[in-house]
This record gives sequence, C-alpha cells and structure tokens, in this order.
Amino acid sequence: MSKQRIAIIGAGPSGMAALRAFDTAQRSGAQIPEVICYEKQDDWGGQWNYNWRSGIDKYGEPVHSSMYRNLWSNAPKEALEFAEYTFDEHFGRPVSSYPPRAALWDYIDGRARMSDVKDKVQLSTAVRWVEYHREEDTFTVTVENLKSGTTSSSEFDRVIVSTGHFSFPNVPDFKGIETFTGTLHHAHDFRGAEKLADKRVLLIGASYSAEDIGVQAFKMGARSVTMSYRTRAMGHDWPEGMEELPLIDRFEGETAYFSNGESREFDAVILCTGYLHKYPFLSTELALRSQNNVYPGGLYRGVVWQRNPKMYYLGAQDQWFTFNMFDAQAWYVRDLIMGRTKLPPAEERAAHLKQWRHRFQSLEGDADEVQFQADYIRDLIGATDYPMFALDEVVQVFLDWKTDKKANILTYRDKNYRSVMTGTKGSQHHTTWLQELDDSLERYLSTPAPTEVPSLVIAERDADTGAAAAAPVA
Ligand code: FAD
Ligand code: NA7
Repeated sequence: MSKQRIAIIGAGPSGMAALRAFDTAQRSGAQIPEVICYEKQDDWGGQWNYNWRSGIDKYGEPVHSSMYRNLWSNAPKEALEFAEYTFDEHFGRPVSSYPPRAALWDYIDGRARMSDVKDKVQLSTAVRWVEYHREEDTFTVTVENLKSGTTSSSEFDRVIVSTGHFSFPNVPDFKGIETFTGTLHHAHDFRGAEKLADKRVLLIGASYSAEDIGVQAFKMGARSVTMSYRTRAMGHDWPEGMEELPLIDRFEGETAYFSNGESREFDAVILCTGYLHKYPFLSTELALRSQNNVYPGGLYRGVVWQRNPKMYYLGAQDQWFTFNMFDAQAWYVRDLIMGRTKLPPAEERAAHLKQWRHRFQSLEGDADEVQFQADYIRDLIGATDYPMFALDEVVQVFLDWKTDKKANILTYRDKNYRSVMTGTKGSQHHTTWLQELDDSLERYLSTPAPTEVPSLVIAERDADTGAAAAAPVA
C-alpha cells in the first residue's frame, strides 16, 4: 500500500506542532505518512516571525504577522509551555515569566531544530487553492513558489490547515471616520509605540490588542490613552493618563464623540477590533466560518472538519492556552491519520460537537472559559501519548495572572510563576517591564551590572503612576 500524503498549510506554532507530532512517532519507530508543509513566509514561526513591513510583503502577499517590536508575552510562559520540551530544557536555567517575542520565537525554533522537520517545510510557498475530489477521496493542493513565481499542484490524502486566524483584520466603519485627520490604522499594522510619544491616542476595542497597545503607548510616553469599548470595559485600575469610554458615536475631524455624550480630540486612532477567520484558499464547503471563540462550530473535538473528516484545523480557537493546546490537537490529529485512534461515525461526532458547543454557550466569564479550554485539552491528550500535565494548576496560573493584571496593569509582567512541568519558578528579570526598553533575546538573557539598569528612566516617571514625564530615555 502506498504511503498516505499529508499537506500541512502554515508553519506557525500549530503547523510546527503537527510536524513535531509526526517526527515523534517516527523516532519511536513508527512508519509515518509522507508529510509536506507549505509556509508562505521565508521562515517558520508564524505570528512570532516578526515582519517590519505592514500591509503587503516583499512578494506582494498580505503580511501575516500582527506582532510588534515591543511585544512581550501577554500571559505567563508557564501557561503555554510544551509538556515535552520545557523552558528549562531550552534555556538551561530559570528565565522570567514574560519573555519578549524574540525569546518565545527562539523557544519554538529550538524544539523544531532538534529534529529534521525543517526538511519537510517548503518556505516562501503560498497555498493558493485546495480542491477536494469526492470520487477519489483526495485533495489537490495548488501552491505558488513566491521566489520563482511558479505554480504547481500535488495530490494529498489529508489536509491540515494551520494558518492562524489573527492576520485578516476586522475593520468596522464608524460614522465620520473618513474626516479624522490624525494617523489611523488597525492593530495588525502596528509595529511599535515609540512614535506615539506625546500623542493623544484612541484605541477602539476592549480585548488583548487594545489593552497591550494601550500600555505600550503609555510606556512610550503617550500624552493620553483612551480605549473605547462596545460591550464591556476591561475595567483595570488604569494609571492616570489612561481611561476607558464607551463606543464611538461619530468622528468630526480630530474629535471623537462617544455614546455617553463625552468627546475628546486625538492625534492617532488604532482599531483594535480583532480579526476574521479567513481562508482564501478554501471553497465554502471546506472553509471554517466563525467568530473568535473557544469552540467554533463545525469542528469535531475542535479539529476535525465535520463536513469532510479528512480535513483538520489546528489552533482555530480563541486562545487562553496556546502552544501546549496546539500540541494536544496535533498529537490527536496525527493519531487519527495514522489509525492509532478511531474516528467515530458522523452522527456520533455530531452529538459530541453539539454537547461541547452547548457547554461552550453556557460559559459565564473568563474563569469558566479557561477551565473549559483546560478540559478540552485534557480530553484530547487522554486520547494520545502526549504527556499529560497538571492542567488545573495551569488554570490557577491563568487566574493568578488575571488577579495580578487587575491589581496593576503596569507591573503584572514583573511577576513570576512556577512551571507545572518542572516546578521551576520564573526568575526575576533585572529590569521592570515599564523601564525595559530593549526587547531583544540578548537583553532578556543578560545579567547587566547594577549600574547598567536604567534607574534614569524611573527618575523621570511619576513615582506613583509610573507615567512618563517626557519621552523615555533609551
Ligand atoms: P500563526 O502563528 O498565525 O501561523 C500561521 C502560519 O501560516 C504563518 O506562518 C503564515 O505565514 C502561514 N500561512 C498563512 N496562510 C498561508 C498560505 N496560504 N500558504 C502558506 N502558508 C500560510 N500567544 C501566546 O501564547 N502568547 C502571546 O503573548 C501572544 N501574543 C499575541 C499577540 C498578537 C498580536 C497576536 C496576533 C497573537 C498572539 N498570540 C499569543 C497568539 C498566537 O496566535 C499564537 O501564539 C500562535 O502564533 C498561533 O499559531 P498558529 O500556527 O495557529 O498561527
Ligand atoms: P479579540 O480578542 O477578538 O477582540 C476584539 C475586540 O474588538 C473586542 O473587544 C470587540 O468587542 C471589539 N470589536 C469588534 N468589532 C467592534 C466594533 N464594530 N466596534 C467596537 N469594538 C469592536 O481581538 P484582539 O486583537 O484584541 O486579540 C486577538 C489576539 O491577538 C489575541 O489572541 C492576543 O493574544 C493577541 P466586543 O467585546 O466583541 O464587544
């Protein structure tokens, strides 16, 4: 019998988890299918592969990553740690709980470098179209080599979609916004907050992007930061200079009017209004359509496309857990493909899906959602040989993180948590997040002499609020 052929679309953390899952099986002596992963960027890492460009990349493709220069993990690393490749193993010593982007990229890259999986990735190759043939029960995947401009097609037995869902911005309209005279863009195009120094900044949205770009702008000395919410204010104890107001009613030139009757003038507006699930290489029978939530409809066990169970999605959920959840999903999908786990018939899958969707729809609040996602991961790992880990302890890490954030949105990244994988507690970074202006891996791993720690910046900030009196000194 000829080997099955598997296409993986995207080599971000989810696609890399799928590669790792097959690699692990092979190392333990199993015959694995032929696996090819297509990645449109020049390197793997997905969102973590920072791109200074915005809009269109050097090949004329939409830029994938929404990350910015100053990004540090927005939750403790102890919540995303791989169960089979720990931070201790990667860095060889304790490191602090909120690594900057480059350090997390290094961590996922480190695990991948330990195996031969890079050979299975065709970089700079965009998937253009996936066609399912009912009679043959196969897929044709058409790709473009972005360097040479040549297209080609190959046949596959199964397709794993791991292209992420935080790359196509959701860009709603607001009355009069076309008259706004300042700078205006979506969070997807935001690359750094330095140029927001001394500016009056408006962020529309009340989730991760608004919260983090808001504190980044504050850190870099924005004159004021206003965040506008549609459903619910984030409700943190914001420092002086940051505030939350309800939804925008209209813009008139540089003035924004809010639904509570208040108005403010702004120099910069950033739409932090989230992203669309968009799969331009898939027809409607294969493409997931969903809001950003923790249990999208149409996916049995969150990964198997119910309408065509030879197609899988990884990382399609809104994410509390990230890297370790992608691993759990990848191991489960691998086992389905390799026949180690049996896929139930369509009716049984539908009933299972309905039951989990029902539970998802009755969730109340963040704590409930985190526990739900932990239970979901436990269910997947239970069906595979991925190392089970103390998921309820990770739930507690998330809850502690939320409490620390509520207590002080400017200092929560200075806290450290204990790894449930190794028991190691994150070490104290030499410089507080508010004072640290160097987001590089080298700086993260360095141990500067006390005289090199930037006390000058502290002196220029308000002692109580941490607000910059002027643009911070580098
Ligand atoms: P992605 O990382 O998006 O990777 C998808 C890959 O698919 C990309 O490499 C892309 O180039 C490729 N691709 C897309 N289309 C095609 C195509 N047609 N052909 C070929 N290749 C294609 N998570 C955390 O754990 N901690 C954080 O602090 C954190 N911060 C975040 C901040 C921002 C601004 C964003 C947007 C996300 C953040 N996340 C964070 C969540 C992040 O989405 C996950 O950590 C992770 O990157 C998701 O992995 P993925 O592989 O599913 O998707
Ligand atoms: P999210 O978490 O999907 O949040 C989107 C936010 O945008 C949310 O607060 C929405 O309000 C708001 N939104 C959406 N449409 C509108 C309109 N029309 N008007 C006002 N507000 C709107 O996206 P993020 O970018 O914050 O985070 C995505 C990922 O990036 C996340 O995983 C992080 O790790 C980084 P709602 O609450 O629905 O009323």
